Amino acid sequence: MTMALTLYDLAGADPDRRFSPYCWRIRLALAHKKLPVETIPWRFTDKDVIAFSGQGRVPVLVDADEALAGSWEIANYLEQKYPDRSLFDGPVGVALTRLVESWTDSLLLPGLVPLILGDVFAHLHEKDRAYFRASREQRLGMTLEAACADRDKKVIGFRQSLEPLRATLKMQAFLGGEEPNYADYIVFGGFMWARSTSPFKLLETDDPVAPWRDRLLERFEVARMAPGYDT
Ligand SMILES: N[C@@H](CCC(=O)N[C@@H](CS)C(=O)NCC(=O)O)C(=O)O
Repeated sequence: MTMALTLYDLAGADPDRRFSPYCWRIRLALAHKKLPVETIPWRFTDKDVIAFSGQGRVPVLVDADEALAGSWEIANYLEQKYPDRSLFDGPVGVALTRLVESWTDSLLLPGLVPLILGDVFAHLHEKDRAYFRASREQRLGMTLEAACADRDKKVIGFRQSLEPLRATLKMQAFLGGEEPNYADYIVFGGFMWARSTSPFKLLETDDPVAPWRDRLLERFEVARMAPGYDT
């Protein structure tokens, strides 16, 4: 029998509003493997709560006496420890999924920042607000408001940046092929970040990326039922 796993998962003022794109990767990976998990709502300033993991970011997964941090490390740990219902379909899949992760982390998520970061801020717990504003404004080199100005114009470039995803999804149902796998969850995690925080419409209605997003929502109740905006 599988012991219950525990996941520290980023939450907003509403403890049920879970919005980290990296935590979503792991929640979906766990759902894919049908592994039961207890999720603990974690706020940015709760650094002491996850200090046992040796760092200050989520996701953090606890499995019996093991603590793991970092979505890639956690996904690979789950794959090795619980090999049923593979997330990668073998070592070639692991290797290729690194490209999907790099693309998502270096292009997709940064492209979402000016579209949704103001909405993310609006959903934060009061105790996180000053920390979030100061740390993000230092990173961005400007205020949140300046970074998120003109999003109606910026969304055009964001949509163009999805072309590799769009071209792939015109040919197949999921990045994993006929069934979704961890590559899908990496990218979809970005869309869950937006869905859980922002009413802003990211995709045009006829965009082939939209039905892929819907297929994943349909497949995963944990994502479909999570507090968010149906855009
Ligand atoms: N590369 C890490 C990134 C994790 C990460 O940046 N998590 C954010 C939440 S989305 C975090 O915990 N940030 C803490 C902070 O900014 O202080 C992963 O893949 O897990």
